[in-house]
Amino acid sequence: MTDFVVDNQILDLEERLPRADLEALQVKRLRETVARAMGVPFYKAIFKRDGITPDSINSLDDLKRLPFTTKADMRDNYPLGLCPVPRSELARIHGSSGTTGKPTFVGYTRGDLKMWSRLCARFLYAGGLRACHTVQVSFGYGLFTGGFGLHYGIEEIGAAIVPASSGNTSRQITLIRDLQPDALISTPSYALNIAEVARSMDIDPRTLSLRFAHFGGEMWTEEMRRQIEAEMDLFAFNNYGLSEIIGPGVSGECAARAGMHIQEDHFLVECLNPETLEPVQDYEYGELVITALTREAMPMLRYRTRDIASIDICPCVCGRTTKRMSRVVGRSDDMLIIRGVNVFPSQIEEALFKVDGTSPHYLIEVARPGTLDQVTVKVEVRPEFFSDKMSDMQSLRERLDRSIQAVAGIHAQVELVAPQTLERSMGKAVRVIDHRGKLG
Ligand code: DLL
Repeated sequence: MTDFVVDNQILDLEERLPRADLEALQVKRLRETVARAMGVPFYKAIFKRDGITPDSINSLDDLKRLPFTTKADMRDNYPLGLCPVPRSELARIHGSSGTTGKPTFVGYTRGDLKMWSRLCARFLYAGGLRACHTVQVSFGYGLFTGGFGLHYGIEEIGAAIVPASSGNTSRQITLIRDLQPDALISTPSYALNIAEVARSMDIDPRTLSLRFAHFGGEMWTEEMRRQIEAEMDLFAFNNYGLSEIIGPGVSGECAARAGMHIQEDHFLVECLNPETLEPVQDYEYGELVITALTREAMPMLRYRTRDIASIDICPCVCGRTTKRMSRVVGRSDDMLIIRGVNVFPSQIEEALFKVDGTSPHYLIEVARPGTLDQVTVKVEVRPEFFSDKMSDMQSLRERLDRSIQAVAGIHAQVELVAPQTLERSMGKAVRVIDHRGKLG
């Protein structure tokens, strides 16, 4: 295993404030956010209707009085209607990919960019990045927040950057081989792709210079982490964020890797029951609803992320006092309801990893041929398990089906496909294709 060791040094005082001080700061910043949001016609109209003024925000309990913001609200205010500052004050515009409809845009002032770099620096630092390191950034540089967000975070720490961007995977490997970066930054699925292409070039990814990695931008499981760590001999950290709020930098893991520290001095994160919109108990899963406390060009109030996770309020061994969020187990809009059972793609991923013989490349397809939903899980067989014998393949299929039933509680049609046949991701992997609601 890699010799990478992480200490518990902390970059900023705000990461280890006593709770009372942190909450006082949050209330002050919430009030300022409401004041900034007065400059957004969408919020202003709601504030007028509900009698909300900055002065009426006196405790964190007042958060409940503020309106939710949804993706639909962003679309209704396309392209930058939620931005209260004049165009002349904007320093950058990023956007979401728009895979589920019209894209959305997010503005940043100079101050926002500075703050964002610092937040990325904080979680990278918590996960071991120091000025002496070289980092390869294999996130796309463009409208997507991953590339530029992490880039400036690394720069803030002072480490050297190889801005490889995403794609051209064999070139990524040449860069790693020749420039010897210590760390990789990408989505977890792209890291697997890099490892696979390296092997096809007769390079054992475990022998490459990479010792640690910061992965984010998509759902992945603990099983996936173990797989990538074994395939690449590195230490992998998880970080979370979304463009509507800022991009990467909302939360990230420290050396303990026991949940992602929420950067609570900049974001108020609620965990709510997505149906009743009431808070769930600590440690219970719910939808994350995030308020950005310091964003100048986008004072987002109670953004419904659709991401399902839980929140751990226990102090962490690293000394940071911030709450930690669990992995995102799925998105409420990705949740499959199969004959009354709620299933997240992450449960299927977990189930597949429990059975030896398949590779970590899979695709879930959902259809409704009659009145009932049907799930087909296509998964690649590992070359050494691929067999012409029907009985071998049948028995592997049955083991996978049993594992899915045990973990996810549903019966899925398992389709074993030949190695290298499913599409590889260059960024965020597509894990689910939903054919329901489509004609033909
Ligand atoms: O993916 C921001 C980001 C870039 C985060 C790089 C981390 C690293 P969007 O493209 O707007 O922004 O997508 C945000 O991706 O709502 C989650 O559903 C998902 N997501 C992001 N990070 C994680 C993670 C960026 N660590 C959406 N685990 C979010 C699970 C994640 N899902």
